[in-house]
Amino acid sequence: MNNIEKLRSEILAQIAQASDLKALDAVRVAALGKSGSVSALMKTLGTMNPDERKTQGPLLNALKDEVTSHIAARESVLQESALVAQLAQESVDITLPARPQQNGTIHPISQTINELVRIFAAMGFTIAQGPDIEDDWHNFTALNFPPGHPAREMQDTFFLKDGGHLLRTHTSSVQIRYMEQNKPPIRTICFGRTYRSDWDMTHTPMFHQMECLMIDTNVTMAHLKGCLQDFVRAFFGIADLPVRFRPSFFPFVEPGAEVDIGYIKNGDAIALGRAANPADQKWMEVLGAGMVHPNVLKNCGIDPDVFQGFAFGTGLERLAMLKYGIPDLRTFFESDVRWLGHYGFSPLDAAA
Ligand code: FA5
Repeated sequence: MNNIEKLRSEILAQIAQASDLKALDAVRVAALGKSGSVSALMKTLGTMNPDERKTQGPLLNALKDEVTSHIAARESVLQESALVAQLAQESVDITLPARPQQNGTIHPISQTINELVRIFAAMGFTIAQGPDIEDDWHNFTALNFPPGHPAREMQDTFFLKDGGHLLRTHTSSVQIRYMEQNKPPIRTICFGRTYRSDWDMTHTPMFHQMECLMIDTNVTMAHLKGCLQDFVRAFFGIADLPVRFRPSFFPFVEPGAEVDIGYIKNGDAIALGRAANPADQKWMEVLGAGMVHPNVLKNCGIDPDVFQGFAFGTGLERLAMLKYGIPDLRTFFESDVRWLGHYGFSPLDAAA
């Protein structure tokens, strides 16, 4: 057996034995690579005399072609079996039970905020924001709570150890921040967390408020009444929901009022709305309101002889409890997924 024939059978045997694509590539490099055995023989053609070259040339070219085509054939066999192995490994077991799917829900507070945004945006209000950690000026002093005034004790404040800061007790602080930055005409609302040292069925240490502020040159108590009446009727979806104003005191408004909405008691159940017989009409407080005190305007650099306006603030949990029939305020913040499943809203529902 001459050299070529010997090399041929060696290489073809190696190709046949290559058990994977990597091994096959090693055979290819050893035969046809730059310093491979076939390439080395091809190089000897240059040193041959013409007669020798005439007989050896075609033989060597045939060897190279044969090795190349055997490698290609083996390669496709190996690729095929690699694919079969991969498919077997990755096959789907259709008998496995499906993973349970969990849909998240929108928390009633978020839903309430979305609904309020829709109502007040339609009335032309913008949305303001302020920090949860406040200073005495924005939470009290600028709102006309004089230092040492007993009204400061009405809200059980969490003070920070630094002596200068506190967790805001109401979103009225955002009124001050907004009026410091923006001059009238002002029509804005704000939502936010508020904090007081309280804990029972209707009070939690953290809760949410909405604040509303309107300042212009000709704003009266009539605008406040109209705005509040439209808002509660739109929010609760009851066209003739009775609304009542009772005189009340907040240092930052004059006159000040608490606002009640009407309901009817049916045994233990309550239903918002107007009683057929006025003697059966019951009232529930939902917010505090009033005409912004001239001192508050002055504290924010607004001339009270030119401008006046109204403000009101309401607890969002209270609104949500009434609208969605949620009996206990504390459950809002227990993060119980079953509670959220029951009282939460589908993320695909637009704000009602
Ligand atoms: C205020 O906080 C005033 N800033 C509201 C205001 C704004 C009056 C603008 C005038 C003008 P009050 O302390 O009443 O008022 O609180 C408002 C609402 O917050 C209450 O009606 C109640 O719904 C809610 N609220 C108060 N304390 C708690 C609490 N601990 N947990 C849950 N909700 C509370």
